[in-house]
Amino acid sequence: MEEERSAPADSAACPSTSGQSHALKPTVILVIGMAGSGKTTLIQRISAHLHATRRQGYIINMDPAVTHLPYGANIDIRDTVKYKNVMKQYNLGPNGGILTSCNLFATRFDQVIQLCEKPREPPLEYIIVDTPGQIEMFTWSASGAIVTELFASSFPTMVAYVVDTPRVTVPQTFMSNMLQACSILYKTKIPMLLLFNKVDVARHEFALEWIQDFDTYAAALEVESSYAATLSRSLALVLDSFYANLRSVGVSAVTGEGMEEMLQQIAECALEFQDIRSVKDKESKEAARQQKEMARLKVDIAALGLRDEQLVPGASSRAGVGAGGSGVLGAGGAAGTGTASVGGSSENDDDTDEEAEGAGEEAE
Ligand SMILES: Nc1nc2c(ncn2[C@@H]2O[C@H](COP(=O)(O)OP(=O)(O)O)[C@@H](O)[C@H]2O)c(=O)[nH]1
Ligand SMILES: [Mg+2]
Repeated sequence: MEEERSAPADSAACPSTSGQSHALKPTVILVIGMAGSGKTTLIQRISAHLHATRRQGYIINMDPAVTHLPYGANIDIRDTVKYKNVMKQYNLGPNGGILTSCNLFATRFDQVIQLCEKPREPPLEYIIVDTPGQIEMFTWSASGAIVTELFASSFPTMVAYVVDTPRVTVPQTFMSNMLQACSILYKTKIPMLLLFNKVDVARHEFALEWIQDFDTYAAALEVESSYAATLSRSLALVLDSFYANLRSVGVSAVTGEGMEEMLQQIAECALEFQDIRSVKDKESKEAARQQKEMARLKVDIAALGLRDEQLVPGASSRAGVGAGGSGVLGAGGAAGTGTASVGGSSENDDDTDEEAEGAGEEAE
């Protein structure tokens, strides 16, 4: 890992105007979007805006194949992995080279997290991550999942999904972009902000109308009677719940429009992230408590000397077998489940129920 470069931000102490307290950790913004949507140019604009408004940003470039970066990256994947060498060494094409470079970089990502966590004065407010041109290099690769997880376990983390507004004026292109965004939201399970970029070329209000009102989108599709249009119409209905909680801002990387509104929405996403995490923490604490109880129950049952044959043959009803089912697992199947994770044990519980039902049917 190359040493970190000097932060571009002004070092003068100043109050945050983004609604974030300095006591909070910086918000990680994963900038994701289709090739050419303007991710890199937008990051340059955000960086300039942060600098001008004296906020502290830290930029990480994760695109190994970019030839020119218009901003000064604090950490650059190209300093660690030479994508052309990876292509040669592993006999790969350009896509394989990018993917492998990202995966190699991900193996060192703990060092990136350490650099991000280093205390600074004034503290960082934003960590902005530029991703490879082709969206799937990040969203459907092991490296993307690792990087997202590592960030999310250390910082409030969100996705800024960049949309090429002039390109999505075609209803079906709009739909494919929304489906992509939706799948990323469900895969990453972190807050998402849609950034309708290039509003200097095409205003984004039409997209907001399509999101808010199905009839307007259906009317835009009216001219098309193709199979794809019918599919888009049905998908728009399916996406209703995705749209319901969606945050979006129109921005321009060229003119700088929308920067302040974007930062406000980012602060909202950071708060949403905290909510999601506290629910998750509660859930995992509850699961741990249940696991502990279950372990104690197994010990009690083992101490009583109960065995499978003492419970199963006597079962005469489904309910009886079901109740005995966990007892059976505790006494007989404990070796396989004792160390299982929460997810693992609930899977086992399902299996147990199925087995139990099967046994019940046999008993009947
Ligand atoms: N008019 C206009 N062009 C933009 C804007 N943002 C990016 N571009 C252009 O879109 C092209 C792709 O931008 P780039 O940042 O390389 O996209 P990336 O592949 O998503 O990183 C470049 O030619 C940019 O100059 C914008 O807000 N307005
Ligand atoms: Mg780029």
